[in-house]
Amino acid sequence: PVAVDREKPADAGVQLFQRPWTSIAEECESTIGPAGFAWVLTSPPQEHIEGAQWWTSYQPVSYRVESKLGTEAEFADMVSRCAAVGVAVIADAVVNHMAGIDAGTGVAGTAFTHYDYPGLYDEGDFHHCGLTADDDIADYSSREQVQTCELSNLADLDTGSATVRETIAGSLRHLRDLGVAGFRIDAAKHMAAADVQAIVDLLPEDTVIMSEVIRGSGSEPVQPEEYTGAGKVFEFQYARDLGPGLKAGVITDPALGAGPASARPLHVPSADAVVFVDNHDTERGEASVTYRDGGLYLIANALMLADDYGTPVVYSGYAFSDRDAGAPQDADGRVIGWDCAGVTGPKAQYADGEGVCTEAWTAIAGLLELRRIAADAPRLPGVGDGDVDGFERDTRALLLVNPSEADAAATVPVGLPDGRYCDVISGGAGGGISAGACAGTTVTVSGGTVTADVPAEGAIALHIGARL
Ligand code: AAO
Repeated sequence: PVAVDREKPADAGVQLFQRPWTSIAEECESTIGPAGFAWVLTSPPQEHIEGAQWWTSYQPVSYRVESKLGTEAEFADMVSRCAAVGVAVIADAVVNHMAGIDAGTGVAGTAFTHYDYPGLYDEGDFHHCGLTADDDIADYSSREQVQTCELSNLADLDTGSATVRETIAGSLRHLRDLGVAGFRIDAAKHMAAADVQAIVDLLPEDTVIMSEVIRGSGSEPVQPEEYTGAGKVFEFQYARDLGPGLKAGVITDPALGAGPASARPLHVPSADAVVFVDNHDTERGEASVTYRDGGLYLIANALMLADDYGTPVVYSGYAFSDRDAGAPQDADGRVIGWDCAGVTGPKAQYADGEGVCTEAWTAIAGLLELRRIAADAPRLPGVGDGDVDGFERDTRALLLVNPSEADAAATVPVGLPDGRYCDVISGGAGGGISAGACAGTTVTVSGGTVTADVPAEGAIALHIGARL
């Protein structure tokens, strides 16, 4: 048997949306490290405007590491505790802009007005595009508007300026000094790619960069490909491809069942791509599959994690019915946080504010195992039988998914060696291979064929590291 290397994390991360630093530190130790995630993406750590909405995090008023998610000491403690269990920290970097409101006091006490942030920036450090009545972006088909006007009235930093670049880079270097591995560059589309590159050039060379450049319609001049020089980019098209077929109860997107994702149009090369099922914006917007979809959400995550395209990031937020509602806070406006003890899979119903805890699902840990074992084995053309579709990672792993509402038995050809395998969606080789029994479902491969019962809105995942 091939052993799963427990010391080596999978090439995958988890976005812990609006999770306080103390809560992430505990989660690294209890769940994220043991599951085999390589990194966690946090919400923005800098001081921001006051307010109960989650999106106050995206209106910086200073670069002090003091926010509703915790203090600088708590942030540093999180980074070192996560590192101790093999998990790197990627911080969300909001550097395109400062606040959107006219004036106020930040959560760490910094008084500011729209274009004046004491000790950091004043009026001359901002774009005043003069292209629209209110200086807001109105037309995404204009590069100039997208990159020099204001996104939703957020005071737009002039990232062409050397002093602005250095101020931004200084704040990011400070986070690197606190131990973070790198950054998600928020709203990168709204900065010229050369400006992003110039800021990244002021950071240590090994800084990990993931730029958020939402792939827009063909008429948008600014596309993710421009930003791959500075690091990876989030490939939104991947998420758009994943969902709709699942919702229809059948995988209609042939790309999922046949042929490598890298051959699809509208995708950056695999090495440049960070892929996701949903994120904090798309679960409130365009995502066709989210935590609300239970088993289908699990299937979407399974397809992504078993795939050979991109670096996946699993999303974990909290349930909401109001788009703006922040995570539960105390009287001082600090997010309370939550732990994921006892969560093993998707729930049929969530209370508003309840953590979804995707990272704690048994299936997710199993899929990260599959990802490590599959390693560089390419994804083979898809296989299917009735409602069941899937694909193999050449002789190393197999994923079968059933998006329909009824259990389905499927028989498909497979290149995996003969044997009895523990399905890692339902628990894998829980007690260890030597125990000779699976924690969940056992599946037999024989003579180049596998027959499996795939649960309704569920999946079966096998890999050669979990063969009895
Ligand atoms: C809040 C209030 C505002 C207020 C503002 C200032 O909601 O009413 O004016 O404060 O006081 C977050 C929240 C915002 C919040 C903001 C600041 O989402 O509600 O505003 O914090 O507190 C564009 C950007 C992209 C951005 C996205 C939201 O390009 O970078 O808008 N995402 C990031 C963060 C996000 C955050 C910010 C940026 C700001 O992830 O959480 O905002 O820091 C098209 C374009 C996209 C564009 C979207 C939305 O996308 O291509 O570039 O994203 O439109 O305008 C199809 C199309 C696709 C289209 C998509 C739209 O799929 O194919 O082209 O639909 O969903």
